[in-house]
Amino acid sequence: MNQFTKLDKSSRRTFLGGAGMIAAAVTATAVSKVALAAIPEPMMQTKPDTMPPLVPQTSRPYNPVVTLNGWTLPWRMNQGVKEFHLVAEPVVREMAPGFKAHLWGYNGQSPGPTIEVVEGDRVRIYVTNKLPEHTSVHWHGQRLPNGMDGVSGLTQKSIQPGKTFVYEFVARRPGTFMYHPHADEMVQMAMGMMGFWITHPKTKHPNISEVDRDFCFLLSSYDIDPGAYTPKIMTMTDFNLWTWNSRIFPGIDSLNVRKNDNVRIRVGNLTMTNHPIHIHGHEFEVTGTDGGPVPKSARWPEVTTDVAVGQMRQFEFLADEEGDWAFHCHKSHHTMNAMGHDVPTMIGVDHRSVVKKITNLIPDYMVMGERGMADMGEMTMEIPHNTAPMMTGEGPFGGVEMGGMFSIVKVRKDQKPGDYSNPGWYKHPEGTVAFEVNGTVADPLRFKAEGKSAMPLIQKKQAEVEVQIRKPTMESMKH
Ligand SMILES: [Cu+2]
Repeated sequence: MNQFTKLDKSSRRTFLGGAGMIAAAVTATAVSKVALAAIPEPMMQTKPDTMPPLVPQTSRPYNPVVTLNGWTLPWRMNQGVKEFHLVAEPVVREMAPGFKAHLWGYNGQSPGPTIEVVEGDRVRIYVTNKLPEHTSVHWHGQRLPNGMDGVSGLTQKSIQPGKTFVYEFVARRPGTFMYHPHADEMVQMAMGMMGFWITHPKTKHPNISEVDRDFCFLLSSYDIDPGAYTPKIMTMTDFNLWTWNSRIFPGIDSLNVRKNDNVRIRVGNLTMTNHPIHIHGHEFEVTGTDGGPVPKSARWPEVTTDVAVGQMRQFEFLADEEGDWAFHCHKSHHTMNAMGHDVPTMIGVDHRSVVKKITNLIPDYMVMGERGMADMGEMTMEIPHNTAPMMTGEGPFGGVEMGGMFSIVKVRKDQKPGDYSNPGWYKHPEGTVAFEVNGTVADPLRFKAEGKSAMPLIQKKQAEVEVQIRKPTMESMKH
């Protein structure tokens, strides 16, 4: 078996169990040549599913996180040191059913696996480079010796293709962190190289609460032309795919919790812009950043928190309202999938005369955008092979018209503790869903304007300008 293929059952058990591993003569305090001779076999994951939490079998216990559409990297204990093996390599990531992207990542996926350790753990991470160019790994937010910080050229030589480097340090500070290359960063992060890191507290911490559910995901963005597979790495702002863990709605799993669970969600932003992350039906508090836990006296309630570029935010709430609650980035363009942005706004434009002329030349010509863009969700127009629909997701009441950074927090009273599976659609109690009424709508009562401007206007004769747009009518839609 090749060292980089999936582990067979027996070695997986050894890896997870941590018992009976190669008893290499490694000191716990230094990276030695002997350690390099005993590189742990890397674990691979090729499915984009949300894997169940990896409950620690060895070393100190903690309540593990669930990585949305991702997984946690197993480790082995080697004479008191937690050993991990990351492999930087090209990967195929299914961003949503029917749409695959050719990215770079770690251990078969982008983002790479989540690394979970406990405060005080000595951690040794082997990094093998199977990319066509050099790389390095920076451990964002960690306290560590300068030479382990992973900035190629500054604190270490870069890892050349085919080479393996070792990083070793003590996870000194509990909290929410991430890892990413610090070598040809623009390209490597645009290609999807990133991962999550969580350091659990070793004992009860005054500012870190014990929660029932703990989720994490990274924000990343890509620019992939419809029908293409590889991101355009030179794009700076106009990305067309806004992802959570390199997945786009409806490819993002829901966050399934039990009613009255205390829920923690950890989010890291490695895109090129900020993302106001918003939850429906509940209020949360930001309980930590990449700088550490927030003192309780410094927290306030929110329903949206902005996660700026290069930041982590962890927030917590009591899930005490049953239902299927939307959970999304509040930038409305970030809840859309592949689309061009240089399209003119056509709302209210009367296409009728021009359509007649065009259909004489092109019989299947289609008018778009005259009534808004909602039609796009149901559009049956052929799209190029390997393209995500612009917005989609079929809910119990129809199309959700969302894409990108959107998911659902599902709160159920009969969800079992520790069960992260999807309970299906919420069954609303009788009489609790918005409904249609019949009857005529009276003419509106209008306020008489009484406002004046703050300063008197300079009196000049000027024609009043009003922009006329034609509102679509049932009549105009027939054409
Ligand atoms: Cu956003």
